Amino acid sequence: MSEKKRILSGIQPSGALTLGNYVGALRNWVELQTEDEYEAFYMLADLHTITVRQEAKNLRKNSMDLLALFLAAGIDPEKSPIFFQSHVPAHVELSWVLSCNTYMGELSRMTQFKDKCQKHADNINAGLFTYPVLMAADILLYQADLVPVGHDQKQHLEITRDIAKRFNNAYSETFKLPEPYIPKVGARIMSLQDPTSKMSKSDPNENGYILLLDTPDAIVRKIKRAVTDSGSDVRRGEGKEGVENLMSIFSAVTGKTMDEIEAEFDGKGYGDFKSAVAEAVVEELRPIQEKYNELMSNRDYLQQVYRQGAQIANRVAMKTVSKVYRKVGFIQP
Ligand code: ATP
Ligand code: LTN
Repeated sequence: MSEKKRILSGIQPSGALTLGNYVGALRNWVELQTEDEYEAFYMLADLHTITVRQEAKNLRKNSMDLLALFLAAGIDPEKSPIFFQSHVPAHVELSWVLSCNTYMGELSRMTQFKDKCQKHADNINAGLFTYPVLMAADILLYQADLVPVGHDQKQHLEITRDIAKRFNNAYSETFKLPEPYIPKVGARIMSLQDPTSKMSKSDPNENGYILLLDTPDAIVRKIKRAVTDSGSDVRRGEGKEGVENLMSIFSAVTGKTMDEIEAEFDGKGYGDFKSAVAEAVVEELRPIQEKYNELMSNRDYLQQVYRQGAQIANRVAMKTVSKVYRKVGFIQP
């Protein structure tokens, strides 16, 4: 095995990507890529996506869109294989073995499960419940050291470590214990309409999120409409969650600290501040959108990327599954 540390992460093709997905996860993948000590695998978690009802046609479109966005954001497929989860059968195979080493009790404590049960009360399926087991399989298959995700995935990383430890204790050292990599700024971008809940691509209110592919006009409009408070000071504080959220967005895209932002907008109102935030977001997204449009007209290239990615991923993942099957006592084929 190579000496480099492994990274694995994934995003579900469950809809158009938001600014939250970008600054919480995708952008860090690109940053980590420049550090030579890592070898990364990036996955489109299509198996996870069907835990919530999807129309096949939308899933297909969202999947290709997301692949193009990974590339447009700057992931280099020659350095970091990009693949669809459903193209690597080992994910499902390991998931089964791990599910026999995971307790109902620990799964029922997952906040994402509880949230999704509320949001999709008409479809509380078994996949929604075992979602974290499949995610543990995703990570453990690649012996990942580091998993760059947003704050909401921290609990899933903890259960992954617990499952890995349990398996290692029962069957001897098999899995590396992965660490989450959660950015200091931007790990939890909140909804523009309700700053107490996270910005989410499945929010029914489109004014709550900014999409990576939103037009400049839409971005300006959504930020102008963002909920603030009855005051006018650009600073953090009790009751100022809306402004603070805009400040973290501004901080995430400009690299300025929260203190610097407070100083810069001292004495200026929300109007000026919102214009500056909108302009910074538009500029951050412009090159990604241009690259995305270019890529979408080159389907052959996209196909080549995911095929090549699956080939490499399959090789690594199959090795882990063989080892696991041997350890649990299955007869070698
Ligand atoms: P859904 O709304 O369909 O549940 P989602 O928007 O939460 O999806 P995921 O595919 O579940 O998106 O998450 C992809 C990555 O983006 C994860 O690493 C997650 O932690 C991160 N992420 C999602 N929302 C935010 C957010 N508001 N702020 C920061 N990071 C986020
Ligand atoms: N559950 C993640 C998506 C995901 C993932 C993974 C992230 C599926 N498998 C493996 C990191 C590693 C989410 O963001 N909702």
